[in-house]
Amino acid sequence: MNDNVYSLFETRFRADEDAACLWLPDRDDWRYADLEDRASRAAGALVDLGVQSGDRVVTQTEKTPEALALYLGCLKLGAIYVPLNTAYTVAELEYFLSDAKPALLVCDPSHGTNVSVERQRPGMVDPWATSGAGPQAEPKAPAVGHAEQVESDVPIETLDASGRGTFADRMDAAQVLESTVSRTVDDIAAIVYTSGTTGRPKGAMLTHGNLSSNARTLCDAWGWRSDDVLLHALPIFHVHGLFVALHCVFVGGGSMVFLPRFDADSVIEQLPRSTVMMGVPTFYTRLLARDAFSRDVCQGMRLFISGSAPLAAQTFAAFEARTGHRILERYGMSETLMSTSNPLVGERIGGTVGFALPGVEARIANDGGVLGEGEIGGIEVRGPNVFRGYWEMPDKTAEEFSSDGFFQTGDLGVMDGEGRISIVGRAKDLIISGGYNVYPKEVETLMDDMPEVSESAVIGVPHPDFGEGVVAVVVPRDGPVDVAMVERALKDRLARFKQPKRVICVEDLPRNVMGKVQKNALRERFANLFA
Ligand code: MCA
Ligand code: AMP
Repeated sequence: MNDNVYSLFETRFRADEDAACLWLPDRDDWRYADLEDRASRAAGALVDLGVQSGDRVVTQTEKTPEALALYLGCLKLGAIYVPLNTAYTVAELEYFLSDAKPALLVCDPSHGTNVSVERQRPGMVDPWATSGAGPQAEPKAPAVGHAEQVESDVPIETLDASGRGTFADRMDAAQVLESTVSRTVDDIAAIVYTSGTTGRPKGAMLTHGNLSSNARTLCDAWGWRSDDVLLHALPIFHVHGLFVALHCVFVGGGSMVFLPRFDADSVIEQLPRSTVMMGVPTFYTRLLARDAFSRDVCQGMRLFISGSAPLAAQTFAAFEARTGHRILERYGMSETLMSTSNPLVGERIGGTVGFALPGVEARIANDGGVLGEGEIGGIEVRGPNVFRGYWEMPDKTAEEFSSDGFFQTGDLGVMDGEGRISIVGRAKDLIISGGYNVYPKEVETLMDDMPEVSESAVIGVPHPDFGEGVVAVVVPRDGPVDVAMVERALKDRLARFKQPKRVICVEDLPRNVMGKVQKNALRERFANLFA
């Protein structure tokens, strides 16, 4: 038996080849036969480019059906898919290339990733080099100039926002790869980069078994139907839009309205033809801010799902009052895929993330052991959903697991007598802005390197649109810090969503007796910054 997750999808694709698969706002829609043909040609094109099973393929592309075909083609060939956020700068991209050591990069030339490779260019920036943990042992000189071109030996193909480019041409010309390469449940299907408290991103290795088991579990838990129409407005470079959303359709059936990005007006326009939507909380607050978002437009909807960041109880209540729908909140991570969910049938409680999914074990624990009902501790997870480890970081992987094999999520939670979990905070120093993770350490390392800055603390404070807004609190070295200069210095080194929305100068950072910066005090002090 072939445990390649693509085999699972293929069964579904072939069940009704003429059925609609992708509803595309500005293009001809794709049937399942189209998707399967393009995926098989993408696999053929990868073979033509010399990519083999087990090779990594890094992609940084806009959300197009062709990009989707590329993802599926990688799976079919048994290559390891490594998607990157389109917001990452060239400097960040170079780190991922050096870490993943891919056989191929497919990117959108309009992102500044000029395809003519220029090597050894002075002023090229490695955003993690000065942390001491980056690929270069020697810290580089502070950034000068702009990192505009990829400095790498990796072969590059292009795919733009219209689904055109050299890779699209190759797909057109390629033979279809007929058979799906055999994989076991433990073979790696994808590497998803997530940052961490050291600031250096780690690649979470997800197996074919992780992907197929989670997809099956979610289809059952959410009662997926063959006539469901998913409103897909999430990006497809993170777990939520890629594995959770797409795989429900590829395993459970139905079709999806495939929007290039979230835009409240387009979503409101497409809601009447849809039955399920998945989103981050910002999607729901932005919809609620529109008068046109009414009970009427949601009439055909059976389910709204939220995750990636805490859904405020107030949003949950306002959504129910406006639409009559109780948003189903679930909880997951790149390392674990989805772990818990509120019930489809039964009470969905705002502010909770529900119960461990079938086949998944979740517990609350601390150094002293497993905690009981009502006690706050770390959320730990074990099951077929949990990843195989961090790419080329065995020690880091070992650190994150308990001796009995539970993955320590770094989220703080509490469980009630029935097993329902609420997330109450984070043990890890993490900011979640509009569903994207920002690790303060990554920003602080860059800020602390600036000659004008003596030290810095990066915090998240309540933000009406993004949930949390990134704020940098800096202590100047001598004289005031030029905030515009700070912003310019970060521009080429950090994705836009990681850059502080505000930079605030203070005389000192508050510290406890151990000398540790008290971020809680800063969060309190600046709590109303975006109010
Ligand atoms: C865009 N900007 C942001 C964000 N997105 N800043 C902070 N946080 C963000 N999330 C910047 C833009 O670059 C822009 O900067 C300015 O903010 C305003 O942009 P706007 O047009 O409002 O943004 P947008 O393009 O509409 O994007 C907002 C968004 C998007 C739709 C909420 O961020 C999004 O799609 N988020 C989904 C994230 C997601 O899929 N997370 C799943 C991770 P400027 O004005 O300077 O140009 S997977 C996960 O977490 C786990 C597994 C799980 O449980 O799901
Ligand atoms: P990522 O590393 O991008 O996979 O993000 C995973 C993190 O998102 C988790 O560790 C949580 O901190 C957070 N997260 C995901 N879903 C929820 C949720 N429903 N409520 C609160 N936090 C969530």
